[in-house]
Amino acid sequence: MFDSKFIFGCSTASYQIEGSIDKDGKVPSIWDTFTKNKKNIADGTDGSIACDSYIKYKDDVKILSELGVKAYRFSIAWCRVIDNNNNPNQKGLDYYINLCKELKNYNIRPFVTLYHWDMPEWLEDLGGFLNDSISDYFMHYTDVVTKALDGLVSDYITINEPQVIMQLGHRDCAHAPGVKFSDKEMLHAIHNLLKCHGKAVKVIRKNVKNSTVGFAPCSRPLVPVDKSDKVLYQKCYDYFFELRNDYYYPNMVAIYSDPVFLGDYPKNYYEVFKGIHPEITKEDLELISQPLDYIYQNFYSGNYIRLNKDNNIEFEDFYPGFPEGNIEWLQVVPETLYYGPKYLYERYKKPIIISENGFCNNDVISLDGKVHDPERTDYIKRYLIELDKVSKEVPVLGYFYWSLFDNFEWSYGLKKRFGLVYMNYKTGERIKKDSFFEYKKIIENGGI
Ligand code: GBH
Repeated sequence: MFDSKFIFGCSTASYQIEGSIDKDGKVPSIWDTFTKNKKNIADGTDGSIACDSYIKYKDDVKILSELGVKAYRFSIAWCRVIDNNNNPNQKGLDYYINLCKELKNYNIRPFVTLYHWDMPEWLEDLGGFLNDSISDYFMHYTDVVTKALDGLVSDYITINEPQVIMQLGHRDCAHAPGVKFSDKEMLHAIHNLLKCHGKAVKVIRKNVKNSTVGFAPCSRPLVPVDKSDKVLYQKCYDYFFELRNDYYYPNMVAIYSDPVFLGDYPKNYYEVFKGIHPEITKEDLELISQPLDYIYQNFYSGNYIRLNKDNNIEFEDFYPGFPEGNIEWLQVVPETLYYGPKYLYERYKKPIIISENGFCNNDVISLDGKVHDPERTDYIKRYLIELDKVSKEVPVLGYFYWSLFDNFEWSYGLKKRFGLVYMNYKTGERIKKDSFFEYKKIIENGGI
C-alpha cells in the first residue's frame, strides 16, 4: 500500500493526442514535417487527428475523473502557443487555459511538460538545438506559458526524454527532425538542451508560486538476477550510470542527469570527448544544476543481468511467464520499478516520481464490444508491486501510467496501443479497456 499522499496519475503528450494541427494559428512542428514523408512512419499515419483532444478535451477530463486519478501529465505544444514571429498566440494558450480550468473543476492536478518533442519547424530551420539562442527562445516560451497558466499550474516538467530527442531524432533518424549529427554537433546540442532546461527552471521559479520543477529522462535499469549478490548490484549500478563513448552515448543516463543533479558532466566526459566537446563554463553548469524538486523518470523496461565466470556482467533473456509487449523494446521486467528508483536515489538523492510506465498490447474489440487486456493489468500490478517495495526504502511520490489513450506512437504510427482507453481512430469512439477499471480499483485502494 502506498502512502495516502501518493499521486496516481496518467500521462499524454500534445502531438500524440491533440490533432487539429493547423487550427487557431498553430504553426507547423518538426513532427508535422517529419510525418509528411510517409516512409518515416511504419503505417504511414500521422497526428493530424489522433485522439482529437484539441476538440474533445472536456470528454478527456471527464474520463480522467471517472478513472479517479489525482493528477494528469500532459504537454504543451510550443508551436500552438508561439507564432512564427516568436509572439504569443492567445488562441493556442486558451486551449491549455481551458483544459486546466476543466481539470480544476474536477480537482485533478495538472503536471505540465513544456517540451515533448514538437519543436516549431521555424526554430528547427534556424538550427534547432544547434542554435546557441535556442535556450533563449525556450525561456521566452516558458515565460509566456507560465504567465498564461498563472494560478492554474504549479508543477512543471521542462523536457521529456532528452535521450530520445538526441539519439532517435539526431542520430538514428527514427524521429523528427531526422537529422544525423556528428559527435561535435551532438555534444553541442546536448549542452544547449541542458541550457534550455536551466533557463526554463529559472523562469518557472520566478513566475510560479509554490512551483515544483523537474525534467523527465528515460532509462532502462539493469536488474540483478541474483538479488543478494552485492558485487552484482554494484556492477549493475556502475554500468547504469557509466558514460561510454559508443554509438549510444546520447541515450545514456549520466550525460544529462549528472550535470542537472550533480553540477557537472561525468568525470570521464572531458577526456573521452577531448577536442570535440563544447566549451563548458562555470556559469553554464550553475544554470543547468539549479535545485529541482523531484527526479522524474520514464521507466518501461529493463534488462536482467548476471555475472559470468570472469565476474563480468552479462545480459540474460529471462522473462518467466510474463506477457510480451507488442513493441520490440518492451520486455516485461517488473523490477525495473525497484532498481530504477533505487539507483537514481542513491546517486542524486531526490524524491522520485515515475512520469511514465506503460504496456503496449495488441488490443482488439471483442464480440461483446469491450476491450479485454489482462496483459496490461498484469503489467501494471507487477510493476506497482515493485514500486511499492522500493517506496519503503527510498521516497517515491507518484506514478503516471502511459497513457490515458491509445495515441500516435511516433514512428510506429497509430497501430501501437498503450492506452487505458481504446481509440477507434475511424469513428473517434473511446472505449474504456478492462485495465481502465483495474487501474481505477488500484487507485481507490491506494495500491495493489
Ligand atoms: C516514451 O518513450 C515517450 O515519452 C512517449 O511519448 C511514448 O509514446 C511512450 O514512451 C511509449 O513508447 O533503449 O532499447 O529501450 C519511450 C521510451 C526510449 C523506448 C528509447 C524505446 C529505445 C530502445 N523509449 N527506447 S531501448
